[in-house]
Amino acid sequence: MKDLFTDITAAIEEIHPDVYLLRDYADSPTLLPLIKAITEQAPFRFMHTPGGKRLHISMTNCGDVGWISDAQGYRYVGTDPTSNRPWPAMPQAFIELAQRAAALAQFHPFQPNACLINHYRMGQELTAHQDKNEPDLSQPIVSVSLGMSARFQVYGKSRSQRPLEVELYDGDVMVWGRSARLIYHGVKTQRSLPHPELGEHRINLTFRRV
Ligand code: MD3
Ligand code: FE
Repeated sequence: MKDLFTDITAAIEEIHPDVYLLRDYADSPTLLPLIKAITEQAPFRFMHTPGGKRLHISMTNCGDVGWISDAQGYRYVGTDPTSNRPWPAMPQAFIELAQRAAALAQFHPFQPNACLINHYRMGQELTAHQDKNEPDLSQPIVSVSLGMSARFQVYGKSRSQRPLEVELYDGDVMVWGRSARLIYHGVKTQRSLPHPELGEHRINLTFRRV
């Protein structure tokens, strides 16, 4: 987070029931070197669906467990299958950021033990999906957007209706829980704004308790 003062004055907006948006809450100059250190140990890679299709965006993880997808399915595992080593540890600054954002949305204590790191380039997208591989759905998910902007799509319990669309910029943080925990959501990067330092790259951190 930027500093204590930001915490006190942070404008938290409930943009959909149980979906909270904190604009410009995370400090990318602090987070990016930590992400770089993680990706040196566990580089971004394209995973495959159980059906054999390559996912549209590349990913890596830090924390006790990391989310993976392969022929055996979607799940959390304690070692990086590329290196057979444990995932890099979750930096303390990540944990504090996620906990403070969750607390502002009345989720405490939130003790994330998994952080999925998604990497987008212009034109890449995450198709509408639900996150349901986490055993305890009373725990929220906290997401941090860095770099290039993206259009975030919030559906409801089904993906047939037209989504609510929110443009997410560098530093924006969202918290999802309770009635929003199983909603469908997706990300589009077409016509997004490049970032002064990251250019046409977007990185998203999602903090989870698994
Ligand atoms: C709503 N990532 O990694 S984060 C994902 O920008 C994912 O990379 C997106 O969706 C991204 O699964 C969006 C926001 C998010 C994450 C998890 C959710 C929204 C969620 C789980 C339940 C409901
Ligand atoms: Fe998701």
